[in-house]
Amino acid sequence: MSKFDSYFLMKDADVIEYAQLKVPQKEWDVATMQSKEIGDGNLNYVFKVTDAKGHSVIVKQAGPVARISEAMVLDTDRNRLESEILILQGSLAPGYVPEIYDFDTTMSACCMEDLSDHMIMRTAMLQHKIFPKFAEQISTFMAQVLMGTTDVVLDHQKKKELQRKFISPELCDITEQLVYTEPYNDERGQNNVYPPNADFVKEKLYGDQALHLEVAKLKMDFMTRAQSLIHGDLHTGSIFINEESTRVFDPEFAFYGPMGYDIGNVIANMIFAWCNGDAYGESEFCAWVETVIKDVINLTMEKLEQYYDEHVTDTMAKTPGYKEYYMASILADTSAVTGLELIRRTVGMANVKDITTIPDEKARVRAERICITAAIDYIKNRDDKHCGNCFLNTLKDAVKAVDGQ
Ligand code: SR1
Ligand code: MG
Repeated sequence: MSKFDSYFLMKDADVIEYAQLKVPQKEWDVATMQSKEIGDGNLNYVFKVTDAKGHSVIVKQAGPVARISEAMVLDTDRNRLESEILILQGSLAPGYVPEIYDFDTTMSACCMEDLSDHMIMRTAMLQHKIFPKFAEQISTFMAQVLMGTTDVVLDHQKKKELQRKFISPELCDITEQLVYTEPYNDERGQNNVYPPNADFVKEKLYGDQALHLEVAKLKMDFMTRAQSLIHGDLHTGSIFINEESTRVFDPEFAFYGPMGYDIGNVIANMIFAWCNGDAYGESEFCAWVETVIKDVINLTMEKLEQYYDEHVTDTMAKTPGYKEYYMASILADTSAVTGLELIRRTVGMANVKDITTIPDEKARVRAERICITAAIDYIKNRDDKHCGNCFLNTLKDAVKAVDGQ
């Protein structure tokens, strides 16, 4: 019998014992072990356990309610889902996710590789750091995991088993509400609208029926198109980075959905980074982000296409012209989700520090308007974004439009 035979929410002292039990291969120096809760996400508890001999591990535990709101009751089984997906992603894209040492469905906790030699990418973006290998690395990760889990490539029965295994209705519901519904109507009164932009948001988001129609189409598509095993929350807070390496974590929102959801999340969060850099006059950083926006689109599409050519198994997907049709739909989804993520992080319940920490009121108003203006174009004109430059031009046009107002 151990104290971890039934679920409870752990504190630091418990986590120290837990790490000894679950990760004995670390040969812990028990007397000097310490634990610190380092989580700053919206849902879970994340502890870093260390000892004086340089051993360390990350322990992540799912609580029964979200950290961001106790009213959000969530199945703690999401921790298993997350661990199993990281293991699967690691097999499809080796070296791009943290190693999982153990996961435990009783405590809804997992023990994983400590990536303290990396930074959380959003934190690095707020410090305007540049990572020349990022576009190459994230595009490889996305191409291998996203195309590697499609019906184009996988045996269809195996794909359906994965689809059945990796689904969390509650987490999908969060996305359906926070990304695809509330930013357009504030139906639960939980949007965070920056007061100086209240009228702008009313007119551009709450009042635009044509926009609502496009978002309705996209929402139903998100809920019904089981294309790839997507990460489901691939923002810069779900990426660890350093000069040499990019590691993706926190895939608890993963399920079978349109792959453009992940690619669009990466692009939107680079645009938030750009807006922050721009507000601080960091021109070198912004120039790098612009290159990343272009390269992530171009490289991801190239690599998806190459993966398709090399691994396609479905007979009908080999029909001339089908691949081009499929790729065009991915680009359109990517554009739409870039817009949806830009909007929901600007006016919705879960915001991003890139925007909320811009101290000057005028600069923040401008940054938010740039995001919203670009976003509407990414959504409404999603079929016209055919390359990396098109994505960048939408941002540049939004800057011009806002500065000309
Ligand atoms: C209630 S959770 C709010 C947001 O945080 C997560 O990172 C997801 O992006 C979710 O939408
Ligand atoms: Mg998260």
